[in-house]
Amino acid sequence: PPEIRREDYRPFPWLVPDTRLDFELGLDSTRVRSRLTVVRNAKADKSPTIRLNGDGITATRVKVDGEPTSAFTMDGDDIVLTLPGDAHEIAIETEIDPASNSQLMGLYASNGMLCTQCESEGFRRITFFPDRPDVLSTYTVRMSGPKAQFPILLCNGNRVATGEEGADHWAEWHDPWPKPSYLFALVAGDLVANTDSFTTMNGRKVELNVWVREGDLERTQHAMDSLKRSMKWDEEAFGREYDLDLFNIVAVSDFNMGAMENKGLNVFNTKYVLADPDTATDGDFDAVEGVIGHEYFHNWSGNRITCRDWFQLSLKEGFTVLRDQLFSQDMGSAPVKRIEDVRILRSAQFPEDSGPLAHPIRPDSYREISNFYTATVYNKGAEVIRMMRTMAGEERFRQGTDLYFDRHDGEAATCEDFVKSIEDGVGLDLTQFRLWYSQAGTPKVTVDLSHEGDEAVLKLGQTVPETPGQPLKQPMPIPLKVALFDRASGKHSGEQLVVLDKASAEYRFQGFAEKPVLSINRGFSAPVTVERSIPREELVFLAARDDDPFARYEAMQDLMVGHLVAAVGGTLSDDERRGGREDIAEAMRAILTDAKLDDLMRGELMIMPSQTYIAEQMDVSDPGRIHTEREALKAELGSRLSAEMHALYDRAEKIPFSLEAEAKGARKVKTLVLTYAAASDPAKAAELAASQYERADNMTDRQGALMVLTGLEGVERTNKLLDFYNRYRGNALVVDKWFALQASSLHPGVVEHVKALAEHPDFTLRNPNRVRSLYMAFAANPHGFHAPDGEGYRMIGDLILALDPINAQTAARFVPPLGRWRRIEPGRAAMMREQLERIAEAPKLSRDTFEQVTRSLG
Ligand code: BAL
Ligand code: ZN
Repeated sequence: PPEIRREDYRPFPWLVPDTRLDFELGLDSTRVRSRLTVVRNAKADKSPTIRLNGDGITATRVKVDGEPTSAFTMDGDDIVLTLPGDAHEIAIETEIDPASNSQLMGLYASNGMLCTQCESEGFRRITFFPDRPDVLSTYTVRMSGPKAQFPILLCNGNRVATGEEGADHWAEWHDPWPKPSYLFALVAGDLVANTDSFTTMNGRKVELNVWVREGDLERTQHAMDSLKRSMKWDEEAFGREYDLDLFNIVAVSDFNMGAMENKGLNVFNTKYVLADPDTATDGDFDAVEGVIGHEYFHNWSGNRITCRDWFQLSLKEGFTVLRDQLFSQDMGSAPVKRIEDVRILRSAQFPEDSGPLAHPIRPDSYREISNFYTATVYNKGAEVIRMMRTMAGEERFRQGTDLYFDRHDGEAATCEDFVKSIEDGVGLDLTQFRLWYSQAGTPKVTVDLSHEGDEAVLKLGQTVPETPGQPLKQPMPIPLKVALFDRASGKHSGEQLVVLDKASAEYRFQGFAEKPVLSINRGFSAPVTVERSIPREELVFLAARDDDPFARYEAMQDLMVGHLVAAVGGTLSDDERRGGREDIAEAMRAILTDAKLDDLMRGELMIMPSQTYIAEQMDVSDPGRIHTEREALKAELGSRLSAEMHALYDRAEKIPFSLEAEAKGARKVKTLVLTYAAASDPAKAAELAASQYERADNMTDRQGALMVLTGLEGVERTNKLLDFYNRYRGNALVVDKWFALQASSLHPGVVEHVKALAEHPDFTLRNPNRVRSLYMAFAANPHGFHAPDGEGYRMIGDLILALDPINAQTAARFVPPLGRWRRIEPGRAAMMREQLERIAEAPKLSRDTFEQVTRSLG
């Protein structure tokens, strides 16, 4: 497959002001008739032809200006038509088979209904079209089909007419807002709605519907409430008002992504719509709210202003992730949300940045764009915009985004357009800052604090590591929030922002008779790694009292990571090991007993650094050793702090169920206590977990208890897994949890368990949620994936080969875990590479998997 390069972008030679589509719907056979009005694009080079993209479809009829024509050629799957004049009408008929569409791109059947997914290049699987985001068109769509099978017919925009013809019925929809083809959507099926309304800031009443299958209706209220909160928040935080009279959300159980922001008709994975306390955890509730917000916010950052080309994906995704993060911060605990977001960045994006698939947030080339829906484009993209906000200040940043929305409304824009708007709106020179868009790799900041006279001297340095195709890097502006704590009072005299924009710089702070304690990168103000040699007692000091919640969390993490990296590296004497563990235990004791902390935040501070994050600190790591050391530390903390932990558990247990922060915090710390107990006193942990499971009146407690039991030996494991399955069989999302819990467990038999689960009657390769629940959970479980005999790698290799022909997009997502081989000890690395080579040799590989595998082999 050819490489597509950002620098090759050219405007499309034709505009398509008007698109008319007529669907005769059927699960096995849907006829699509299109009529496109095309006129020459005065801003593009003149071309005698027009290219209409297709993918796996054939045209049964092609007409130009009402006359059948043969003046076209096929170029691969595309039609290239010769057009003599400046304006024409093209009509094309195709026939597609949604039921056999297992790729879940284009129009497909799911559970007896029909739905679409067009981003990025799915529309070309429905009809021939200039399927690129810079071709904006106004759509009018007629859809017809059997009324009994498809009682509900939905499309973008507003429904303008309906009618019946015998057993069939039809609806016509018109979307007044010009949009690119990737935002097209259609749904037909037997659905019911939770209906409500929202009155916008200018007094317009908008009808809101959350469409689901009949039995799911009672689990839609949280989604509806989240939608209304999102609409209100976007008016207040960004001045954005909704622009149609109708907003529809449809939940679909077979879906490649989390959700999709189609204009006026968001299509969602059921996972991000359905929630009630019996079947969804607190984390699930938060995720529903976050994703509903994310898709809604796209209406402005994505739909009203879309992307010129797919290299600009972070224009809409980075900005929209930032918007959904800020929304969730405002709806719940801002510090906890910030810590969660940093944890996601570190576990998903840092490994991308330091591996063979590293790419800038605005990539320069790709073969398959689906592979670039990454944590780099999304989450690092959000961090980059957050840094601009930090440097500008909230109010001035808003002036920048206002200018962006004004200036580019209705356009297909670029990342450069965004940066320029912020620059002009804020009055900030972002010339050098633009490097964040073009350079891949997580910058490393070195920190040295010394003391001279009454001055604290802060020396900072930065390097941006080499990444594939980018051997040399330039220094970037790195905004770092810092505070200097007085040791005696435990206070600081104010936070300051330093922007490190050179390879090294020195900053002097007066008025310190004694050397202060440095708190740096507060709030995670920059997505960098910080390297500093800081005495352990200073980390203990910060872990106990830093007033920046993220910095306090970070101190606790650094304390544990520093110890574990040294322990894994074998450089600790017995005394040092003992001393390190003592310090960590004392810091943890302070956290467990700090009456001023709320439990949601206490829980964050109790979470141990993940195995992946620990591995990320080493050039080459041994997953087995990390696992052993991490479990040993967990066991030691569990046993040393047993009294404090059980006191915390007893207190938390008395708080009754609600969705308020206090009760959520209580549930969080209870399960955390169980995880420590599982390492230190498995028998006691099993007893407590079984009891928590039995008494649970909500999924958070029940799943937490079962998670702990699943990692232990014993009869309660078997009993409760069986009970859970029987209790929830038939509820796909909860059965997904049942698969995922077993695949991510610390049980020694996890590899065999996953093998057996792959043969379970409820397992299928055809449902992405189910595939991810078993295999992504397993690939993310170092204890199973990195099994010393290489069996975990082989299972993922087998999966990729089996899944690739069915659902290439989902299959390709399993390549990156194997692609980490260079960072793993040589024995395992060879076995990981062997799997990549085996996949590369497969006779027919999708473009998605081919690209990921070849890049991973490097
Ligand atoms: N645009 C794809 C799904 C999402 O990021 O919202
Ligand atoms: Zn998005």
